[in-house]
Amino acid sequence: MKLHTFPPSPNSRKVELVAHTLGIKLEIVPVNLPAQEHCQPVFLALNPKGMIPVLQDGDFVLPESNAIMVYLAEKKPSALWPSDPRARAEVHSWLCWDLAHWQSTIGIFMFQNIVKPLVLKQGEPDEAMLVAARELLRRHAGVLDGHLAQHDYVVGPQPTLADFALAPVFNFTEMGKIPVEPYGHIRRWFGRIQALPAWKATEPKF
Ligand SMILES: N[C@@H](CCC(=O)N[C@@H](CS)C(=O)NCC(=O)O)C(=O)O
Repeated sequence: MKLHTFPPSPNSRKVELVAHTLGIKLEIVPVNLPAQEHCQPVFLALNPKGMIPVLQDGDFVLPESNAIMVYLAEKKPSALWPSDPRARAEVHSWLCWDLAHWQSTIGIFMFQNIVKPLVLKQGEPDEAMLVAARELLRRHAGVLDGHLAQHDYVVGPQPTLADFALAPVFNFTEMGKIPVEPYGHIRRWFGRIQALPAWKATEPKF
């Protein structure tokens, strides 16, 4: 299986964490985002949405990191994607929250503080966008922190796809100026994720 990806991408790391944990070998096909390779016809023929990561499994092509995580987890059953319907539904619920709320909030910090000034060289961050993002973060990080006050991992007693979906952006809190310092339960949970062999094995090389 091939993973078309830009290696520092947190969305790609979600997939790599799952693949590593399950012992699934992925051939990495680099897509140079700063060089706009994802906007070229060759890549758009693969994924018209113009985004990485994209999984290619023979003639099956699948974009969207959370869908790819589930696809891999269904190929090789494990505790990452629990078989119990309620536990699985809880993981699924956090995957939805990740896409609908968490990623979209963190994405504002990542774009304004990293991609816009450093990659696209489009000037200073938009302060009004950052003010709105800080407000969203207070709400969503508060939810995650409150949940993790009661749980070592997001669902159940060990890591699941929910942890692997939510954790990769924490690598960028400093660079992206994402104000997560007040959230001690999140920080301690992230420490547990960083201690996992899969986390160490998928550390992006800048
Ligand atoms: N919802 C998508 C988001 C993917 C995404 O935002 N990918 C970024 C890199 S991390 C990208 O390809 N950006 C290029 C662009 O938006 O032009 C997923 O979870 O896979």
